[in-house]
Amino acid sequence: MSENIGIRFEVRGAVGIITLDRPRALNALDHAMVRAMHAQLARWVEEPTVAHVLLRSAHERAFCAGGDVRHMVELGRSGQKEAARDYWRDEYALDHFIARYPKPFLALVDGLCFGGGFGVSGHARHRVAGENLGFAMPEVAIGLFPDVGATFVLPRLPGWAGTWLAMTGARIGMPDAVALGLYTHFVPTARWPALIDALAAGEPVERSLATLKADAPAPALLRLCPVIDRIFAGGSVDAILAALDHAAAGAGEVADFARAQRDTLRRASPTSVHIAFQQMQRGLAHDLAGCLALEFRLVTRLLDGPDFYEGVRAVLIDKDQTPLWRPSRLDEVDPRAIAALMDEPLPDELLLT
Ligand code: QUE
Repeated sequence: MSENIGIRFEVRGAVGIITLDRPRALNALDHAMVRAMHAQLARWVEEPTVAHVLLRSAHERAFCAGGDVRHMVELGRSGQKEAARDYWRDEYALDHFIARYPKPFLALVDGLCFGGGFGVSGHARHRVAGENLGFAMPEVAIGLFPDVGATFVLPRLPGWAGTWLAMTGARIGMPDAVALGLYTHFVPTARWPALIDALAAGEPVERSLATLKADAPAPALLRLCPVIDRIFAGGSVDAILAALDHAAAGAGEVADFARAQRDTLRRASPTSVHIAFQQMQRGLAHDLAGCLALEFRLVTRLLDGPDFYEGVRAVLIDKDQTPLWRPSRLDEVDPRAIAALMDEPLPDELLLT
């Protein structure tokens, strides 16, 4: 059975339950977890007693901190880039399978939810947030880019919030994430056992959620949305930086916010920030499979560059928080070279059906 691989499966009455349980890595998804989840989900499609499927974490602190990027760095450094690509291929295929899962799929998300954690929850039909959700797509901080279908989801958020989240890796709480539509419901975690009981008893998901959901507090972001839209609607990374500089020059809440965003952007990998910007420009033109294929081109090519290795080293391995990016400045990145990373097909494209 599935012991010691960081993930558990059980059927309770009418509900198939997947529990992420790899606490030492904040439930970061490794290849074995991805494979096991995909295989179990495929079996539950055929299992008539399973009416719906639920994904949750065994731990309060984190739903899932992302993908197993430390191991990907080890693989890439030791000449095993194909093994790293296999991981991302399988992870993106799982995200896509969850998006079109034929039974009601419900993700219960509380605590940290970064990157790969969003991949397995953000495409679910029902996305339930708890009060302590901390959502971010922080990959630009490690020389990667917001993947797992962020190219599809983020540009479809209201206004330019998705471009802001992608380029800065900003972290938002439950009220903001629900207000933006990243999550469909707020159900206080104290009610999660009752929710699971109702699903086990065979109650339809829609009805259980209608009974147990609560009103989320007012989103803190509301006041800043007009500013985010004004700044991040810029037509180039240069234009966005100029708008940030302009807004940062004043005083008050808006200027403080603009300064914080500018500082965050300047700490991130310049290459990653340009990639994130162009992802947001392109995402509306593609379906989820097309977006994931584009991300697979990007991740393949980033395995040949320096920033992903340096970012994971500085943020997750040595934890000195001082990555040396190459190139080191945003104005040294050629947007046409970034576009080419996405435009050039691979000999082995990611094809999802
Ligand atoms: C950006 C990321 C990740 C991150 C931090 C970032 C990410 C990821 C982890 C992570 C955290 C704790 C662990 C672990 C991985 O952190 O994708 O194994 O124990 O998985 O700024 O994209």
